[in-house]
Amino acid sequence: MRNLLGLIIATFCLMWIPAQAQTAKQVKAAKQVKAAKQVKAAKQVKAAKQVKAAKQVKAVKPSKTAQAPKAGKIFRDCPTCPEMVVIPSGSFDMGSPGSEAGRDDDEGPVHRVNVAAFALGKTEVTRGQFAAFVKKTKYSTGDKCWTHQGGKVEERTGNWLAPGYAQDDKHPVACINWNDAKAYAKWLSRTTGKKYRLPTEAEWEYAARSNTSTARYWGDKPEEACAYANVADKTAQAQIPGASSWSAHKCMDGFDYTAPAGSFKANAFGLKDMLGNVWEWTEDSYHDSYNDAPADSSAWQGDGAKRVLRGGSWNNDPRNVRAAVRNSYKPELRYSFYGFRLARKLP
Ligand SMILES: [Ca+2]
Ligand SMILES: [Ca+2]
Ligand SMILES: [Ca+2]
Repeated sequence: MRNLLGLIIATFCLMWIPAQAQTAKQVKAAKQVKAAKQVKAAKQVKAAKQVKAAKQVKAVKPSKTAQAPKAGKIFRDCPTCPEMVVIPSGSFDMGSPGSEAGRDDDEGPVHRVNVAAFALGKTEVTRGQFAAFVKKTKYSTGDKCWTHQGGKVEERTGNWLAPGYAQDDKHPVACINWNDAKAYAKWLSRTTGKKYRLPTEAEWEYAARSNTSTARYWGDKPEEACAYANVADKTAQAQIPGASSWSAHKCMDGFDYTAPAGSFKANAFGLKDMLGNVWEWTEDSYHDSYNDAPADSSAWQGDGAKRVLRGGSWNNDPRNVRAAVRNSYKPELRYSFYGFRLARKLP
């Protein structure tokens, strides 16, 4: 009887132990399935969140770029790129009236021009900005430049690194011809993916005037120039050999040759040195009057023998420091008072 009981217990145990082991295995498997499901669910939630976030980023981007840049906004496309100012669209009377002191015949007839919005350099292109271009491309401007010496302007050995007077990287680059300016614009467009170019003559005058119709953006008086522009002044007369006889502005701006770009008061569009410092190349061919000139702000092309320069420079008298004054020269000639600023297509 005892043996029988033992046998039953033994049999029961043999059956029960595997059953228990089986249950433990099932529990473990179930736990693993549950954990796997939780991991999967968590992954799905994370992925869904990422997709949603990506969609939100995508949704924000186009609306940002589609917005028209605000007039007066200042921007820069790269650390060594020129600072640009957004110029509003508008219309203006281009040229000077017959009554304006110092005017030339090529400044008429005065005509209405409609200008599309664009961006324009806040200052002339600086030596440092031009140096970045030369460093990358090994571009050569040659070694001849028309410079001042002993009261005479002659073609001498020189270039943008040696324009015949002391400069640092903040000064406007000088001894630059039209072709050099175009090469810089082309390179800047390639490196930034934006469309840089020379301003057209109409764009230039519209931007210089900044809704004024006086001879200069500060008014008509040349003796007030020294707060707004680096021109031929008492400083130049006193310090530049041979300049004492210059017909200079009757004020003191503090600079004999070039001044660091942006040293003077801005005009109403936020632009600096539109008059004075260095003359600025424009895209247009020179025409000796505005008969048949375009009524929009496109470049007025011609035979290209001469290109227009605007704004006057550090060595100019009041007659040559006016919003309407037009200078022109062969695109291959370099002078120590010729530089440029760039325009850029928006957006
Ligand atoms: Ca000066
Ligand atoms: Ca200038
Ligand atoms: Ca002229």
